[in-house]
Amino acid sequence: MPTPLEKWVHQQAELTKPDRIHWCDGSEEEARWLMKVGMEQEKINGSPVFYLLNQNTWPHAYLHRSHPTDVARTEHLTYVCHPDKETAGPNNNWMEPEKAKKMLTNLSNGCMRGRIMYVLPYMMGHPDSPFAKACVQITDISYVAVSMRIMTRMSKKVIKKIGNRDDFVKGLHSVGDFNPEKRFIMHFPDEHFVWSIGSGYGGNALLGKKCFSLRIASWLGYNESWLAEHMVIMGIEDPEGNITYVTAAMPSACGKTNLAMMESALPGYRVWTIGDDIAWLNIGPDGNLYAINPEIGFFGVAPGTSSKTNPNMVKTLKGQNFYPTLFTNTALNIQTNEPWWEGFDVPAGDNMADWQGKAWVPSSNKPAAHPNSRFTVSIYNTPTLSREFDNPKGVPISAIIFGGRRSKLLPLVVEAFSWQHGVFIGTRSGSETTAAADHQVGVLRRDPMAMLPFCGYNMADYFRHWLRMGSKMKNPPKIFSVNWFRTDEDGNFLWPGFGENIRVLKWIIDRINNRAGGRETPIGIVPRPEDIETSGIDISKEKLEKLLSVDTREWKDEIQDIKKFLDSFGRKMPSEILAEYQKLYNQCV
Ligand code: GTP
Ligand code: SPV
Ligand code: MN
Repeated sequence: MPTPLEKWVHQQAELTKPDRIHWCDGSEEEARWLMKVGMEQEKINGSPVFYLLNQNTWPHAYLHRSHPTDVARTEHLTYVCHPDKETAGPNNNWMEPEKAKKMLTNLSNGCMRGRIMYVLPYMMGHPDSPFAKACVQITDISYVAVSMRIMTRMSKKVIKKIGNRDDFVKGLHSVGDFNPEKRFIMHFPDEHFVWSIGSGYGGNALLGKKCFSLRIASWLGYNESWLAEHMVIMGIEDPEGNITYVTAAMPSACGKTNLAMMESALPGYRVWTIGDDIAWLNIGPDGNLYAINPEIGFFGVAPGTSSKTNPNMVKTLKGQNFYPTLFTNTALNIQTNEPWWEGFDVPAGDNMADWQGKAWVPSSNKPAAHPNSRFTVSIYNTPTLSREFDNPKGVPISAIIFGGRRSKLLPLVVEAFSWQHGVFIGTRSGSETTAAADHQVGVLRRDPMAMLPFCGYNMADYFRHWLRMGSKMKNPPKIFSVNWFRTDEDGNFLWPGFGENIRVLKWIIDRINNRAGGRETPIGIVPRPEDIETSGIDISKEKLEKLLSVDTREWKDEIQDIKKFLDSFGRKMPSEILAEYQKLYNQCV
């Protein structure tokens, strides 16, 4: 008798018609074979899937070039197929599930012809964790198979764990012919099933990541009283050796990876990394909030990464522990066979290939690396890995931080008055957009809790869920907002950022411990300049005052825009959020 898993795989093979099926075991030997298949056999646009990089300077490193139309998440092709549209909410594209499946069945018929079907058994979360989930993804490209091995706990043991059960998390992925017209990322939350076709890009194709661990998991969390969030998890060690754990939600390419592994500019402080992208938050038996990172790798933004901005990431990328490390759509120094991107340690060489492999002309003003070029690397390589990383229970969270790119208006840091006020801050938060998704870059978009592209159900219900979670906790974490990106009149960042962000984290942990002052403003509690530790940093009082200023007159347009956004959720919007909005309005207008 075949198991439900075997039956499911067999059914998908009947539809997609691969040449053969390979069940992955997650071993290093297998990863070496996958790299070989990607270098010698599989093609994208006629070119190999992987190129070997200089192994002396970049051990275990390979370059991958995407199909040129396939370099970021495609939110307009991403659907959440609940039985009814209302459950999906105005924040999701929706299609009736049976109709969606019919369309995908047509697109998938024979889509794996001439290819290998890889079956990937993996866990999201530590296998000993009560919060972990057993999953299986099918894919037809070595890049996705090997990326999933870096990002998740892939092992044949998962097959045994699933045994005769049918409720494992299912993902069916095919790159199809990379045609953007035939590209869809579709979620069936009640079946724990993701079906993705036409893209090989991370968030569209590594189905354990945004698709399951956020969109579907957020829906599970709503029904089971937990939260799946687009958040960093980190420990901050003070000079006395106390470690405070916090999470931070920021939209894509807004500084999570940098924050999670920051090299502190303040002597005596250290940051310990638990996760840089996804947090699953559960209320523990003691009534406190605990966080686990369901992933074991980074899929991080390359441009701007250097020994100056993020020395621990450079060490991680050059680490030799885990095979392999992938670079996606970076440039290539042809002389040295090394990856390169804008903002890296060394200047571009004389003979460079751009992210598409074409000769790069520096005077063209086009970047050599794609702005959303990324690396995929094991978290076990990182020198800042927390010793609690594999703790199945997770770590207790004392603060939740919301961030984003706001060139104006928003102070460096704000503390919420209460959990409810903090949820409102999360709801109204937003960011100037980045290259991580396929849309215009640099325009303000409201992005509640940095979850707008990832919340797998109606966000008004999600806000109510957040409020409810607060009332279930004995000691809900304090909520803060941060903004590293405020600029002066000439568009220069006012705050040095990166390792200096520890000064803001210090204020946050001092506030938690009632050791720091602040002043009350209509938008929350903001530090006075003297409340921020400024020893060892060259920043003028004027700049600091500007960074911490709240000008209620400037808030008028913002408040209108917030109202418009809240109204887009109609009558479902919780009254508590509207009450917080009204308080802000009364104080500013
Ligand atoms: P996803 O992986 O897309 O979810 O994004 P992320 O939030 O992890 O993004 P990441 O940390 O990789 O940040 C991307 C960009 O933000 C890079 O270009 C960084 O240089 C820039 N950045 C990060 N931290 C800071 C900071 O403190 N100040 C400034 N000015 N830029 C920063
Ligand atoms: C993001 O876009 O937020 C990412 C990269 O972290 S992806 O996995 O592609 O979603
Ligand atoms: Mn992300």
